[in-house]
Amino acid sequence: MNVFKKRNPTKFTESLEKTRSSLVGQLGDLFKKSELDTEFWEDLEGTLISADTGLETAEKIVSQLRENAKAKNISTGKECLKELRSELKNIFDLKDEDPLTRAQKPVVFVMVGVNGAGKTTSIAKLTHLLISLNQKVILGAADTFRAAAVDQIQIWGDKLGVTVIAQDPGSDPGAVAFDTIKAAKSRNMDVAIIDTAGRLQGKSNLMEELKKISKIIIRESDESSVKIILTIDGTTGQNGLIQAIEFTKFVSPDGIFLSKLDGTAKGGIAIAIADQLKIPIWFVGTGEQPDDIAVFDPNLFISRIID
Ligand SMILES: Nc1nc2c(ncn2[C@@H]2O[C@H](COP(=O)(O)OP(=O)(O)OP(=O)(O)O)[C@@H](O)[C@H]2O)c(=O)[nH]1
Ligand SMILES: [Mg+2]
Repeated sequence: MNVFKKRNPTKFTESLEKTRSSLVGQLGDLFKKSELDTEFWEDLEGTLISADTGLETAEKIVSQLRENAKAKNISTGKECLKELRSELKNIFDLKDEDPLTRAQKPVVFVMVGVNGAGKTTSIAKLTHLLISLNQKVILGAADTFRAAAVDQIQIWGDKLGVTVIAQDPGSDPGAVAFDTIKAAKSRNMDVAIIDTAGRLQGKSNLMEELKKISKIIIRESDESSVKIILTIDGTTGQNGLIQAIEFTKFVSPDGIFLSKLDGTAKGGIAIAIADQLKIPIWFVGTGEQPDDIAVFDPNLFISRIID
């Protein structure tokens, strides 16, 4: 993620405050312990779960740390803390690339996610960020499902001064996506961002439709230029993760937009996302305004939640 590197580290840090204040104290006390006994490992697992890393990821981390402690003869909390840091680093060490790297212009971002996850707001934020990087952006209102959705993205488009390609509510979202890419090419845009309707993961017909839309987008673009961004609401915890896993059965997201990080003390969900989905988190939402966006920085994340 070179182009966006370290954008808004202050906002990122601020959005982690709730998570930090709940985790740092607990972990700090825990790692002060002189003995790495059963109680210590159980408490560590419990603390990780309470930060929403999920049971599976918490178990995995603890068993890896136990193994390391044994192999390296580690007996103090302080040394163990170092191991935790490096284990988290490993979890976040995913194959990642600059999302603006492409063979051909325009790059097409397709925003997907469940109802209310923050897709449309995140598009406004991403647009704001891209404009600040001198990118020419066009938006596509392919959420034709809800009448108000087209209005919502058009309002953002007006505020941000970018064109929004739209058709009437109820029209074919694939056709809107097609028009958006066509317009992006003819107007020599750098980036097209396509909004999609929220999906319920249980509704496989809606998911099949999303698959169809993404196929059209890939067909009309250079495939390497299409980046599917999955928006996950950071406040929905494990439930959000389960919904996200369902999405990956229908489309292959390239990156995650972790929204509403400002509203949760359970930022450990980022660890669960990296560990379970193996998809890099590109951006985080830090509020409701277009400039409330930050680039996810694993090292900063680790250093903030673990003192
Ligand atoms: N605090 C906070 N609120 C956010 C963030 N991102 C989105 N929201 C709010 O979440 C609500 C839903 O956001 P939308 O962007 O409409 O979500 P959506 O996924 O497009 O929703 P649908 O189109 O209905 O599926 C809005 O009230 C947003 O202001 C964030 O990072 N922080
Ligand atoms: Mg929306």
